[in-house]
Amino acid sequence: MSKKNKFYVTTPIYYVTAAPHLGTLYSTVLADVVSRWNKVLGKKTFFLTGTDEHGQKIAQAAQKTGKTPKEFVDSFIDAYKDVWKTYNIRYNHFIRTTDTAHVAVVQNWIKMLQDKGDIYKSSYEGWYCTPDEAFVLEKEVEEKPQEGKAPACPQCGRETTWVSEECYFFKLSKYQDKLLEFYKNNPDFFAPKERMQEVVNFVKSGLKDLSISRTTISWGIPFPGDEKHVAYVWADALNNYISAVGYGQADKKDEFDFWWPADLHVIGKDIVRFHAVYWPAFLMASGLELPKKLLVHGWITVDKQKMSKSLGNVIDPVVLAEKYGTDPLRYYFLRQLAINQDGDFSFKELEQRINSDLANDLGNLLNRMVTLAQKHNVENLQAPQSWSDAAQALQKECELTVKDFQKHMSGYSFHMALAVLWKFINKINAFFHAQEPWKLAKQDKDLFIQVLSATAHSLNAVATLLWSVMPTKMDDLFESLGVNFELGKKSLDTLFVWDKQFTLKKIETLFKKIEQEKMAEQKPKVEEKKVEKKVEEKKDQYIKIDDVVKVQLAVGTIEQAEEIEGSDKLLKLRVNCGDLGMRQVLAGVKKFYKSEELIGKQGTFVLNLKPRKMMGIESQGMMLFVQDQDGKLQMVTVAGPVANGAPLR
Ligand code: ME8
Repeated sequence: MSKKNKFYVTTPIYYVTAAPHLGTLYSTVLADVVSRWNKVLGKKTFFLTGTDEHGQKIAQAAQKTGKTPKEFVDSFIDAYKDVWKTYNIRYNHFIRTTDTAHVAVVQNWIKMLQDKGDIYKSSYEGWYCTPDEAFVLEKEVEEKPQEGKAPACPQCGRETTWVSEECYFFKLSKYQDKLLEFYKNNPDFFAPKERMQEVVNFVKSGLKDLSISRTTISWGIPFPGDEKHVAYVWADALNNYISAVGYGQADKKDEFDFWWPADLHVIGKDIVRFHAVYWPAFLMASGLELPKKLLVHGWITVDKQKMSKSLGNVIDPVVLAEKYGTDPLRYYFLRQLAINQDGDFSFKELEQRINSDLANDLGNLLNRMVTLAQKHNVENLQAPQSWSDAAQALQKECELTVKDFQKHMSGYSFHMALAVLWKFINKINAFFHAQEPWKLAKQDKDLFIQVLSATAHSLNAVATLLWSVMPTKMDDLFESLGVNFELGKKSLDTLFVWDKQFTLKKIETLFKKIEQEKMAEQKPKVEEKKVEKKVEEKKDQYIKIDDVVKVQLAVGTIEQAEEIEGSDKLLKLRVNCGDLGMRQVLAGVKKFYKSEELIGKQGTFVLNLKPRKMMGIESQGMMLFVQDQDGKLQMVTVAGPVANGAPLR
């Protein structure tokens, strides 16, 4: 196969300090959709994802749990792979930066740059942001920090630390002009294009050489020839994109020559500099081609705030999948969130999309068409010899939709592509309704078959275009039409050539509606009513069994516990309650428990207390303790391990 017909797409490799969350899922779904879409177009694709496992951030997180860094990162890998599997992420390779092959590639790459004279030894002094694993540039520290206080990281706002160490530098400054020339000649390198200017400004303001080794940490790839040093985590991590497809591995030369350069790196807006400045410079120094494009997406926020573990607003993709199914969430990501902006995640909007776009517009249409056909004993649906004017108009719409959809997908404007497709779905609905096929079935059999066939052809086009976004549901739709969907075999232009035969079959409802009373917006009202009722019943000295049942008591595992700055009582716990989700619970037991004593323990929790804030931090439940004879609070736990979320009876 010619190189022209290949597509190599990557996700960022994620720091494994916790299981994947909605943000990491978003990047990964975007890359999966792009990969699948290229398969639909008939390309041979390679989709790479994985985990970034070295560096100070991981070493520190591991230390808090008492595990070695390797034990710590190992403990999350299954969670990553399971979530990706649940969401039908069909990657070709999952790279870990602790893989032996990757380690060897990075070491040889460093040696090669040393031989070339692009790496030299010196020393570094300055501020370092551990959460971002980034050296903070002098020019970025706006104000002189107060005596004894570290400045905030200009990127993420978290506190930096002072680093002073001997290190190896990469001659980044040497590539300043070449980078500027590259941006000028390749404005399409950035999608969306608006991302380019900030990078150009940054490079124009002057590039300093980049420290690419650390001596004050040991969890990293040993620097060749000087094992006091380990490779700076970004110098290690960025190389995953080439090591995974065979760079520097003699037996994989053909593989590398075929796949490299990457066609698309999907990244969040937080890591643009690393991918648009450092990575191209590394590649220039290595004499390798540069990737064709960066797809930079915005943040998913929750209640307009960045999702973060410390804010306790991280949404667990596993819980969402159980409640809503994975394809609807994939659709929501692509339809609701514009790639170039931050987008607020909303349960209400997700449920509205499910009920309106998926269940009403698409699912019902299929159901109505197949049910009507069955009622009149039409199973094998032949294409008619001629089409009515209305059907021809729909066919023309189908053609325009296929072309417009392709145009928006190739510009990575997913929400526009889906908006165009839904306009067409609404037109199919309008056509079906206006033709009144339930009347035609008795009055004009030929016209009846035409309406069914036009609807089936239209739905076949919809399913083909939507398959990359909702693969499982669209496979069901194909099954209902009796279509054997062969990936990439036929040009998309055949979708508006209406000569196909369908074998209609009733399937289980394509998309289930979320019942009105269960919708997210209604929940708070329901809870308030319950509270009012409870107050009234308090007059009675005995409570009823119903009242006991109202208290949602369950077991959960404390996965994280940390102190709250300024509070001498509270500990902030991150509790895994299984199907009931992750909860942030504040417990006033700092006097009695060290945070590390609680991590990994199973406790008992009241989970339907109205959330309340203490020290500005929300508590989403209450942990149960009992006071012993010495006045110490002892946690109420279970005699043996039970499933998280198990209710107390
Ligand atoms: O930066 N909304 O790893 P990381 C949208 N290891 N996307 C989000 C998000 C959110 N709220 N939170 C995270 C690293 N992401 C490095 C990358 S690549 C060689 C090394 C996504 O675990 C987004 O893609 O901090 C972001 O760029 C990435 O996760 C950061 O993941």
